[in-house]
Amino acid sequence: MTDKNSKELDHCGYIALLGRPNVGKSTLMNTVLGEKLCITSRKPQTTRHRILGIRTDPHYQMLFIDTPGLHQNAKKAINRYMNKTASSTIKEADLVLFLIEAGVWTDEDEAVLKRLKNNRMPVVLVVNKIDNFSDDQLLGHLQTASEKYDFENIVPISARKNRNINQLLELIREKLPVSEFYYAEDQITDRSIQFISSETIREKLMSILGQELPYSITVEIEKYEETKEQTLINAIIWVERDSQKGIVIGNKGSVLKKVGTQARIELARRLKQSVHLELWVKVKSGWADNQNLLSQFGYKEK
Ligand SMILES: Nc1nc2c(ncn2[C@@H]2O[C@H](COP(=O)(O)OP(=O)(O)O)[C@@H](O)[C@H]2O)c(=O)[nH]1
Ligand SMILES: [Mg+2]
Repeated sequence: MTDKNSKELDHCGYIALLGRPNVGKSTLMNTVLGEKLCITSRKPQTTRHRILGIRTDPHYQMLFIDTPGLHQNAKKAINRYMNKTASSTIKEADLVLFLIEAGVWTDEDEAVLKRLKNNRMPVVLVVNKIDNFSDDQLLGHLQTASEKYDFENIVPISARKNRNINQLLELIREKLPVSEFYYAEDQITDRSIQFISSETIREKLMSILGQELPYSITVEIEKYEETKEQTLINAIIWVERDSQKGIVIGNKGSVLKKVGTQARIELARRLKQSVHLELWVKVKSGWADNQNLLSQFGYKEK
């Protein structure tokens, strides 16, 4: 949307969304993009990869990076992968948004802040989920949060209810460096549709299985074919044990069927075409702690 007649300069830069799991980073990403790119859930391990979301306005291109939350006990290879992804994002960012939840301050928040302090980055504190509170309560929460660090700014928002998002975007515009756009104006991510498909399936697994969800579950797209009439997707759901396979399939296949239906409907809406989706559940023990398998399943450094 570069207006050739206007003298206004173009701005472009990376904005890192950081914070412990579950504060609403992925929800905020979807809200600012006006489109669902990232999967979200109440479960802490929802985001596993670094995901770029691009918002282009006249003269401003914002490159948001959604990250897995930083974990404190990174025992398995997949947790170390997630931590590394979040940490390296801090270094490439032009601006860091540190997200917390209004009225809550945990040891995990403290640990994230400690990393930010070590990197000496200017940090904007974004206090999310303000829809849970009255104005009076909120004022107290903001006061407490502001004492944690010398933040550049503090912005209270509700990512889910779309409150104060314009104010946040205005602040980001002020801080973006002058630069040409890095991406095409109509591009919204650097991720493939295959990646988005596997994430959509994983999201449905998480919401349908709830507490029963095996921690080590991943989705691999085995086949993706677009024809004129429809898109054909074959996906494998990998679990670590036979018992987990039973949970994912459900009684007479009921769980798997529900996952397949919900994922198919959402993907068809996104692709604006009918989708034929086939799901298989397979067991590969120890994948979450195996470097080679992690790369095969798409957990690669980007
Ligand atoms: N009440 C409320 N809930 C929110 C808000 N933003 C996110 N959530 C919820 O918080 C949970 C975690 O969100 P998610 O974006 O996955 O968090 P992430 O782990 O930081 O990416 C989900 O259930 C969201 O619906 C908000 O502004 N208000
Ligand atoms: Mg997330």
